[in-house]
Amino acid sequence: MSTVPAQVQVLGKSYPKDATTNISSSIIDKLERRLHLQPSHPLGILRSLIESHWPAFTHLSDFSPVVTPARNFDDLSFPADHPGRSLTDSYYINKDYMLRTHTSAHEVETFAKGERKWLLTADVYRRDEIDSSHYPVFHQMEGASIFPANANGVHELQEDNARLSEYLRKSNIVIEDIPHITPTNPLQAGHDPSQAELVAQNLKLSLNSLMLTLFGGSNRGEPLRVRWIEAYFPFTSPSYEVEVFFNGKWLEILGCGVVLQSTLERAKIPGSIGWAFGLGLERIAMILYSIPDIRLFWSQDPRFLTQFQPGKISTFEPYSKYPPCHKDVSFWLPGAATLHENDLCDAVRDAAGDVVEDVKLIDSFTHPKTNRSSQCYRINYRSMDRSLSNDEANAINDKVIARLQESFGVEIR
Ligand code: FA5
Ligand code: MG
Repeated sequence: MSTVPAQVQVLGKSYPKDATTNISSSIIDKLERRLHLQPSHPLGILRSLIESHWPAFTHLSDFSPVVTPARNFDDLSFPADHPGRSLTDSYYINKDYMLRTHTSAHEVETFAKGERKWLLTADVYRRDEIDSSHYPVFHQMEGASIFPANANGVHELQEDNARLSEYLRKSNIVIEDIPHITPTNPLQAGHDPSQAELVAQNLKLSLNSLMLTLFGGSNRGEPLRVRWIEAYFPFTSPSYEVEVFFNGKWLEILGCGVVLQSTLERAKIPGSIGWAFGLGLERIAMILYSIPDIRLFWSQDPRFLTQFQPGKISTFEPYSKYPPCHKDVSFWLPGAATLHENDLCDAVRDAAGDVVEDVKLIDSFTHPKTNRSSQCYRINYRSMDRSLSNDEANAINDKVIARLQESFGVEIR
């Protein structure tokens, strides 16, 4: 076995490794891509489209993905035992630094700079399963709008709500709404109830009109259907999720809510009240452009990259889909060890790269006498760009097996 270096290089900086370090080299490679800043990439085009919907907001897109757990979680009032903090769910450089798991990680610093109406786009990182809609890196856009918690703020909200209501009244949209505030989705203590209602209403009107900008044009004359759902986030109350009905299915687009007062206090902007949302760019781009697999966003193939033009939403023409090739990998775990699916998927992705299309646990059992566990995963290999021969797939699978033996001490069955 090779010796493990004591340092890890991330974006040109060296960090000491420790027991929490779980960032892999395939993730480190992604940190420099900055797809959302490329003007002709579907994610960059979508970012610009949303930014032009809110021309008066400050547009931010240059924050480092390396943050402290305090920024990512504590600033946003995540409880100490929240599952998002765990090593199986998030990428840690070491105990002091991690990759942001959402753009909300920058709320406090952005509010603290005095920004009151802003959009922030960034790459975010989560450890997860592998399939056509999950990738360990995706992109989010955070938006926020803050008003003075006084008569001026009330006046501003009333005017904006009247303007937006009038626009939506004239638009081809059907909204399934829910009450702004309920016992299970409560007002914050210390908020003036009527102003909190106005803020929640402004949030809904603003996002309904964004949904029209994004989806209204591609609905073949049918009214756009948007539905509001009660949600929970540690850093907003009340909280909601927005779903859009598209191609016969309800799709979750974003999470949002009235910003927790403690967030604004940490940013040292007392006397304010407002809303924030966070949306996933890949989810929206996959629908709008008919992009069938989330790995395609990372493709360097000109057949993908040349299909998109700034300012335009066009349907992606898939080039031929190459045949898949699956391999089953069965193994015994050492002793009484357990293995989390996210840990396995990360190792597979790191060893094999983007030719992994999906990974499924198809069998697992624990031997009643020895207490040893056995697992069997089906790994589906398919290249986006070319046909993979069975020999090539075997060679890649051998690398995966070697990696599983090295990282988890498994015994192949
Ligand atoms: C959040 O990340 C919150 N920070 C959103 C928020 C911001 C709430 C501000 C309140 C105020 P969530 O984990 O649900 O929430 O992700 C938000 C959106 O990101 C989802 O609606 C979805 O569009 C997208 N998203 C989440 N997970 C993935 C994934 N694995 N792949 C692609 N997109 C994802
Ligand atoms: Mg969610």
